[in-house]
Amino acid sequence: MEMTFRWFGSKFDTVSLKYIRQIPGVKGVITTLYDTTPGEAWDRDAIKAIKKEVTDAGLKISGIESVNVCDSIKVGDADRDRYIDNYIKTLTNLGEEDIHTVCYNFMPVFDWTRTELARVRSDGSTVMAYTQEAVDKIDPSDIFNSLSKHTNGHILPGWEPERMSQVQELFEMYKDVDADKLFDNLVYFLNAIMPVCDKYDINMAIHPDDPAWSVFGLARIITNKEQIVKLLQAVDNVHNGVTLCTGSFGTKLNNDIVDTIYAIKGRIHFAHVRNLKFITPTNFEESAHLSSDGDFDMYAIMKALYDSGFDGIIRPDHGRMIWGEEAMPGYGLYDRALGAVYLQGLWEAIDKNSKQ
Ligand SMILES: [Mn+2]
Repeated sequence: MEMTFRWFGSKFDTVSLKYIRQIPGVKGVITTLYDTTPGEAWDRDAIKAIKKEVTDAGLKISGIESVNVCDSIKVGDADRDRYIDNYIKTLTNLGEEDIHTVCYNFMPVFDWTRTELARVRSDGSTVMAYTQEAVDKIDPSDIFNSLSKHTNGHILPGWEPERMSQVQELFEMYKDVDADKLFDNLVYFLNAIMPVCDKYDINMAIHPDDPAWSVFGLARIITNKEQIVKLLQAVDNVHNGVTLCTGSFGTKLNNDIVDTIYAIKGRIHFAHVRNLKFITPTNFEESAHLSSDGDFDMYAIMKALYDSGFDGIIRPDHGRMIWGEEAMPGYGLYDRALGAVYLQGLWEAIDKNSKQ
């Protein structure tokens, strides 16, 4: 297990590499070229530059989150092969720079969806939250406007303003893309990129849909154990793997996280481990990582990862905003650092206990 921390690059992140290095046990960051447009090939020199910045700070790049997949590939339109070639070029450049894990998602139009970015909890911390009731009331073209007031001026990953100005067009593009078609397009994409992944030993790690059900009538396919197993079997190559994000996959309360970890062992290349507190099954908030602060048994999750032989990269996920910090919602320093250390504490205890 390698503990890491997400970092958006010095132009976009309020958290410095210097501070990340001071979190006990964190040796690497998960980063991205945040100002690239999905569909473009990543420039080798830009990858070299961010790698140098990270290395100069005494850390390493443990993986990329994300190399976004553009809509042409997701809807499977006539241009998709051109964009897949660009994706292959990006993977080649990452492989040449000795980067071997890439997280991505295959959600139509919207990335993860929350309806509140700063719900105040009883201890005065603020957290991101979701209620189905609020989603059902929103015109999708307004969700960006309603959220953008609360981002502290930051651009949220997957919610770039340029993209959100095209929401109507995007909905039009996806109108004939049902779950089966989306799944076929994902398989087509994976089959096309597997040769370059084999060549450079790049682990592709798909992120579960968040929340794990359809929103705004758009298809969603990475929502439960059966769907994930189906995808792993459809492209049966170890480089076709998963980002086990407990806070996304666990949004659906009947998704058994522990059981799923065992069902896909060996194919989990990256883990986002965080907790959720449910008020109702469709009203939840992102609690502190500690088991008792939410509804997940974090010990059981870490133990399942340990016992199933997980040896990939892991990171804490969305944190609460605490101690007066101002940062991108979910991505402050303090609460994620607490999460990183807590998860390592669990891991150390599990490891020592198993060796007794
Ligand atoms: Mn995640």
